[in-house]
Amino acid sequence: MKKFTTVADIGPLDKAVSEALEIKRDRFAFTDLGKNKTLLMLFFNSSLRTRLSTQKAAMNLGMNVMVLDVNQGAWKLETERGVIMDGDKAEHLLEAIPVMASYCDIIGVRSFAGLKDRNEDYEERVLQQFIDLSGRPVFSMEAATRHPLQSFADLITIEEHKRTPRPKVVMTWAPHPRALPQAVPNSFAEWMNATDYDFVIANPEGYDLAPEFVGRAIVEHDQRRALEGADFVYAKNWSAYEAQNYGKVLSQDRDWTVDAEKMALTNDAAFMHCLPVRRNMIVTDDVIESPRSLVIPEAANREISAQTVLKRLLEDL
Ligand code: AN0
Ligand code: CP
Repeated sequence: MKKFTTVADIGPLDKAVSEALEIKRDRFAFTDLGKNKTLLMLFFNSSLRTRLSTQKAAMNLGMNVMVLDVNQGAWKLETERGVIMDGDKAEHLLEAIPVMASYCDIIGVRSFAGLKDRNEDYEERVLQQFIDLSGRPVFSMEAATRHPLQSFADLITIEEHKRTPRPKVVMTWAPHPRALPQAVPNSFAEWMNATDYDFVIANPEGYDLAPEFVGRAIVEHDQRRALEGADFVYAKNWSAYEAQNYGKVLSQDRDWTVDAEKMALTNDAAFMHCLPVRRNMIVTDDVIESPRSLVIPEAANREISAQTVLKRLLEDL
């Protein structure tokens, strides 16, 4: 594997999941693979899980790891070519990328959507510059439109916990006070659409995702109807994708919060969320604390998805 930014990069999902589960059984089976190889993890945005799980995954493979928080320890980076750099940004990505690449073998990048210009976000301009200019394998640690390490961990978690071969998976929008990107729901949809699961997306009017991510999913604007018979409930907030309202918060309607009454409509569904989660906005305390909540094992699987991806990138160096 030369890069990891979308579901397509990982190839057949059954193979990827069985490789991940093999790694999970013995995560120290490949400690020589990363010897004398250096991973650079670059964060333009905050992170708890991605930062720790990816670093741990790299250490399990014997790699050296460098982590840079671009907006804290480093010079602020300009990302647009042609800008007269008379503002607060001291360095341009066009120099920074090849310089950083000269110190490492593999690069992970976290760069969220700006949520102002939809075309700019959906062209993945920042991530693409790393792919084009670094000469190194690049993987996404959540970019403008996708979060594939999260979706891979979500898929592993569903495969471990499913009670039927083709579960009904419902991804539901839930309220949140601030505008969030569509990366997590887009990516989850992309990965679910690559399985044979029954996949439903529930969201209020005005919150439909981009058609290329919705794919074969059934879109429901009635959350309760969507949840009937669900085996997995995947909650997530996102801001509006539609052109006139792109990046806006149109609703904070707590009637969309996942609570025990909603979970009672399901087939004793497991509850999932990528975290961080705002309690009693996205999900009530009792649901996230219930025995059917998978949020902790789901987050733990981030180490496994990252290790599977890093192993494949190392094997192809
Ligand atoms: C981010 C998001 O929704 O994309 C990261 C989630 C993994 N969440 C927040 O910024 C709260
Ligand atoms: N789920 C996830 O990616 O969490 P962080 O933003 O904390 O990395």
